[in-house]
Parts: sequence; structure tokens; C-alpha cells
Amino acid sequence: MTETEDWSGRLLNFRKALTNQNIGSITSLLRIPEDLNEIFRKVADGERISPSEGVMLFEQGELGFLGKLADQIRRRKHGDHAYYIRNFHIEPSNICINKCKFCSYSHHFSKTSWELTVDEILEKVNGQEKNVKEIHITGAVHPDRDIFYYGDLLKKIKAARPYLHVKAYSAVELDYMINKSGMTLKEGLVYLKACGLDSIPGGGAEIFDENIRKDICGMKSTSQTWIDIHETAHSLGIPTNATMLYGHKENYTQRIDHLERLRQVQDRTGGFNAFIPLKFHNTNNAMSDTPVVSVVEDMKMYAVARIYLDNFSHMKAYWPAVGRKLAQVALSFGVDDLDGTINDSTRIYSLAGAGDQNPVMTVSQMITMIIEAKRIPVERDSLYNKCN
Ligand code: V47
Ligand code: SF4
Repeated sequence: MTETEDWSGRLLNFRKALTNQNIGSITSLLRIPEDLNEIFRKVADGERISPSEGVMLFEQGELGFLGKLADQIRRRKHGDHAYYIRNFHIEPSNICINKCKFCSYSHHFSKTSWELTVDEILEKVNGQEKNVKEIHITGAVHPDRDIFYYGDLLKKIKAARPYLHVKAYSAVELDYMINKSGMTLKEGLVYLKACGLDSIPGGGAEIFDENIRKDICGMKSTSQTWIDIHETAHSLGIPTNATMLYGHKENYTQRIDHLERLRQVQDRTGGFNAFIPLKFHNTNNAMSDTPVVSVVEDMKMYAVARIYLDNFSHMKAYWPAVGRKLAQVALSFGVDDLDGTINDSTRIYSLAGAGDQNPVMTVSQMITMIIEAKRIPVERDSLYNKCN
């Protein structure tokens, strides 16, 4: 054997070894951890995952893997459809009895305070195009306004626009106005329904874990009150949404605890329309030293929520909160709904530092976003009936 043959043989072996080693490490990178195999099987078989499996997904699930699982579930429920709605918001006031640390919107933190009169609100309502389907009313917990003020507002909006779906008043606003009136929860909700309340938005849920809740929004209604209000609403035929404020001080176990409490309510009532993860933003509030989470964390949140909440029909990416681009990406991580056109009518997120200072999206922009994500755009009403 010549010296050259010897060297070429050794080089060949070295390359083989190197290749084998690389293949080994690549496969171990790509290999689904043993523990996640069972979750993979459960999702494929349409079975529910447990709380500890939910935490495991957050801790060990690589983003591509989570996306595939979530997308499988979304596709099973909605095929290629992705929803949007023509809607707008009314924020009646930012004067608030509470002082949530994450809030950039209330008069405690924002530089201005406002309270719209009923006439000003009606002017905004009448200024909307006739084909707008939904009004979303939410704001601060104003100390002086009571259930009769809010009930009259509903009646006047319904008189002006009988076919507008009124999604109004978060559980926190409802808790205050109903308590103040001396009515029971049931009486208060029956009264508001009779005035024109069609559904309830998901705000005020924040994070159910009692310790973190006490820390970041201790003055607010308790987690159990939020749940009681939604459950009572469901029992009266008022559908609601659910949210979770994520990406601040909570850990994965606390996120799953929140999802688990929602899943249990949904098992009992079936009254939730959609789940909306709300990304924490840290501008101009008392939590400015808490960094915002990464895009990877955002997509993990959508995907794990989609996998965990097997009894929720819809998963919404609220684009003013997460940003237009990420909302579009979220369509591949379990999301089937992009909320709506908004028409520059909300300040909650622009004040907190989310990208859009003037949140407005035309229908053609929504359609383009959805088509680019390889989905079929479907205009919906508030109850997810198809409009086109
Ligand atoms: O409860 C307030 C959140 C919520 C910040 O039901 C913040 O269709 C992040 O619930 N960073 C109100 N989030 C908005 C809401 C909502 C939005 C869109 C659709 C629906 C629906 C409901 O906004 C509050 C709170 O969780 N929020 N401040 C902040 N700095
Ligand atoms: Fe008030 Fe709502 Fe802001 Fe809390 S989040 S301070 S309840 S406006």
C-alpha cells in the first residue's frame, strides 16, 4: 500500500465517521422527545391532553412540532377557512377605579382622560358603514356609571342599528355595574340582555393564577368572579369569548392552569366562541421593566392553546395586539380567526406600545393576508355564521 492510498483510506473513514456523527446529532435534534410521542398520538387520535402534557409541550416542544400539531387540529375543525369580521370598537371612558400594573390605557397611566357621552357614542355608531356587523364596547371601570347608563346605551345603539351585534362590557365592568345596582349576577345579565346585549368580550381574564393576579391586577375582580360571570352568561344564552394575558410574570404551569379552568367551563356550558391569547406590551405602564416575549413564545402560546383547548371552536389572533405580520403567521399555528377591520377605534394596544398606532384594516387587506397564508377568507358574523 502506498502512502497516498493509506491517507485516502483514512480520509474516507474519517469522513464516514463525521457524517455518521452528524446524522446522529441531527436525528437527535429532530427526534421527537420520548415524552412527546404520546401527545403526538393523542392529537392524531383526537384525544385530550392532560395538564402535565400541556406544560411538557411548552417546555420541550420545538416550534415546528407544535405548529404541526396545532395546524392538524385547526384543519380538522375548519378546513382551509380563515375568518374575519367587519367591526369597530367603542371605548366609553378610560377613567378607572382599578390600577392594573400592565395597563397603559387607564387615566392613571395615559396622559389623557376621556368619557364619551351617549350622543358622542351614537355619532360614532351612525358614522359606520351599513355593512359593519359588530360593535365591541369595552373600557375602564368608571366609578360613576351604573347598569342603567349602560343598559340605556345598549337600547339606543339597538334603536339606531337594529342588526348590529353588540358585544359589550368585559366581566370586570359587569362585576362593578351589577354589584353597584344591588342585582344578582343573573338579574343584571338578564336586564342587559333585554336591553340588547348580544355577547360578552373576553377581557379581564388576565391570568387566573391568584398570586400573579394579586401582583399585577390585585384590585380587579377575582378569577372566580370572571368565571362565574361567563358561566352565568352562558346559562342565559349569552355567548362569550375568553382571553389570557401572557408573556409577563407567569410561568408555563400557570398558563396551563388558566387554559384548564377555561376548558372546564367550556365542558360545562359550551358557551365560549373563541379563545384569544393577548400578548403583554410594556410601554407606558407600571410593568415597563418586564420585557416582552419573543415571537417564538407568541407562536408557542397560540399552538399550545389550540392543542389544549380541544373544546373551543375558534382561536383568534387579535392583530392590534400581536401585530399584523405575526397574526398572519399565527394562521399556521392553530389560529382560524383574525378578528376584524377595527376602523381605528381602539387605543388599548397602541397606548401600550403595540406596533399599530392607528389600527385599521380594510377588507381587501384582510383577504390578502389570509390568501397569502394559503387559506380561504370567510367573512363571518359575531357567531361565526358565514356572510359571503
Ligand atoms: O383585559 C390591557 C388587555 C384586554 C394591556 O373578546 C393588555 O373578541 C397587553 O379583552 N398589554 C382587553 N394586553 C381587550 C380584550 C379583547 C381584545 C380583542 C378582542 C376581544 C374579544 C377582547 O386587553 C384586557 C387586558 O388583558 N391589555 N393592557 C397591555 N399593556
Ligand atoms: Fe382599569 Fe381595565 Fe386598565 Fe385594569 S386594565 S386599570 S380595569 S382599564
